[in-house]
Amino acid sequence: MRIDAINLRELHMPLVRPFETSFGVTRNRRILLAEVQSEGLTGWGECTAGEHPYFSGESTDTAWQVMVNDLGPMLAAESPEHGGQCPRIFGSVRGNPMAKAALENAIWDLEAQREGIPLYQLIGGVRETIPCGVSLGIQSSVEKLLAIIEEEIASGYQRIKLKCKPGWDVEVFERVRNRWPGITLSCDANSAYKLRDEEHLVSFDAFDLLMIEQPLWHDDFYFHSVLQKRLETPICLDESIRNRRDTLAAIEMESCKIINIKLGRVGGFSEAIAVHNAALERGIPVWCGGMLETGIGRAHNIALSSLEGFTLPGDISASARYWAEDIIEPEVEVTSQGEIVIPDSPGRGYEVRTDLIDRLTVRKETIRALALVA
Ligand code: OSB
Ligand code: MG
Repeated sequence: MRIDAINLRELHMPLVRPFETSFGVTRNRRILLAEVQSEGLTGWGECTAGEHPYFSGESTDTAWQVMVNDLGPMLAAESPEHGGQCPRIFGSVRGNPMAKAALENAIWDLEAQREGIPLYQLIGGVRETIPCGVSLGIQSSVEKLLAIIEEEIASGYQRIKLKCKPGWDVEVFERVRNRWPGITLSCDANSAYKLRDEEHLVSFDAFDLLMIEQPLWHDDFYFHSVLQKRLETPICLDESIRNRRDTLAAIEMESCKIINIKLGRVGGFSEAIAVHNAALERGIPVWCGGMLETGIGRAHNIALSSLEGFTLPGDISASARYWAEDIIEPEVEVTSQGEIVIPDSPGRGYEVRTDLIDRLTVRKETIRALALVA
């Protein structure tokens, strides 16, 4: 596939409600999109870097730079036939997985369109619907959180995940469990605790949580393995898992019993599939995490979640929970059973609303192969 042009765009999009984690509050997203044009087809990718380097070392600005200066020209100079060739093409660039994923995922979208099949089939997906959960940010009061949970359960979501941190944990779990003893409940600390909080974390066992996500340091395996030995509740790693090798290390060290796979965090579909396969072969369940994506990132998450090992509800929910208007058509919707029906049209399966994207764009840059520019 000859790459004719790569257009990068930054969009400003306010969230319908603020999202607070242990590392900060997000009100307005700065979305970075990659549009790859090739032989009359257009593939789209979304960079999941945050506005600040708080979740990981990448941000919208660092990803923009590395895509413009390095990854974009590398990709434009090649004629990749498969998304799976991107890790080799980007091989000389260390780190920056979210920037890489935005471009690689656009190539997978293009490849599926060229083959005339849905993206989920191209990657070997086996599901027609995917189970959905919601991730609920830290709120100004427990009452407010309870009201939101009531709504989400009524909408059909199959799992409630509560963002937590010291001061917003056991008291909250207690109130939620008293009201809904039977719901599937989990929590995500985004690295808010230290080893000295071990006793406190052990007290989470009383709430029958499906998992505790990333309680300790973002780059740790060893101390999570120490903690897991003391906990009944399964640990799920998110931030720590950057690739297949990390997956093997975490499983071997028993640092976790569940893995959250995020396309951006691991660098795109190739590595996400490799992480999935490694976990599946070892009997470790996985689920697809979210990064407050627009419909483009959401479409890729939906395709990824069709793989066999994605047995737990993911953080992929309806477009309307995030956006007044999403940039895809149709928007992502969730059934009253808390499921997303995977679309069957070629490629990502959702049309991209280029008119709306143009209106939301605050900066744009086009990268072409040097040969074409000359
Ligand atoms: O840790 O899963 C996380 C959002 C931003 C950064 C990190 C995380 C999250 C979420 C939100 O939990 C998931 C979503 O609804 O997109
Ligand atoms: Mg997480």
